[in-house]
Amino acid sequence: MAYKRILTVQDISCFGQCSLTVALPILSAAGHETCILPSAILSTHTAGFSGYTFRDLTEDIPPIAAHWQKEGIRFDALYTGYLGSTRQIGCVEDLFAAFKGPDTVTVVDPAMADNGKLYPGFDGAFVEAMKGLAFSADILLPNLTEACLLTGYPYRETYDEAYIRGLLQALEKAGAKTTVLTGIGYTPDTTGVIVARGGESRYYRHPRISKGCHGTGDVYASAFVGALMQGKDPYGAAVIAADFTVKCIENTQGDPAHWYGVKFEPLLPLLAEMVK
Ligand code: PXL
Repeated sequence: MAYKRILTVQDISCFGQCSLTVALPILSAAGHETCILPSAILSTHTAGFSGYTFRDLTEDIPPIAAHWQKEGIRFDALYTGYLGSTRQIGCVEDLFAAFKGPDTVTVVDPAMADNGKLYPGFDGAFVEAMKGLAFSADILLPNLTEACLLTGYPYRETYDEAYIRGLLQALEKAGAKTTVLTGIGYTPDTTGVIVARGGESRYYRHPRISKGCHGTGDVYASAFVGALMQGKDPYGAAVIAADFTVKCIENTQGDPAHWYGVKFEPLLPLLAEMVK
């Protein structure tokens, strides 16, 4: 098995099973050394809780990066998720410039919106700044809402294949290299992921188990990066991540008290097998 060094930049939501508390165990289970750069610390995530604390860690990023550079530290992959401020996106672009070597893979999950709406605290300036980071990435991993925000393509709740083709063209025109577009379903009981590059695309359809399960995007993106860095191609990694995420949702859906995240931990041994 490969053993890669991955840096992931996203927040610590102390409670709520998302971002770093999901990425770190999943990337570790996939067999990789996982380094973290927390973008912010929140008491909980922002989807469904109110009154959460939020400490933006933008100021800490440049000195942490400078120290790593002094130490000569290198990464095989740079993977970003939820970022804490518009200015921080610029700091992460600087981080990419400093740490992206010829073989370093960059993956950007532009975690900022879902179901047609921006997450609380984000605005048009954040979206504008995210465009720069998103279209610089080797692999961009948006959901439908994020893809529409990044391209200005009109968001629709119901759509057909022609609409999605138009969106993929808009993404490519805007500068996306490889896109992994999640949560695309053409029938009520199914959803799926599209992997697109250079005008070509492949679709992997899987069951849609429940709507509005929090944290699935982070489970998906982390499993994707873990599988990719085990040497799978983007489509193969997208399929593994989809199958793993479906299993995690199945493991959670019978427990309405667990509305805030997915119970992915018991399935980590399965992920370790899937990425081999
Ligand atoms: O799962 C995405 C995410 C990450 N981090 C925070 C969030 C969310 C989604 O709402 O609020 C803090």
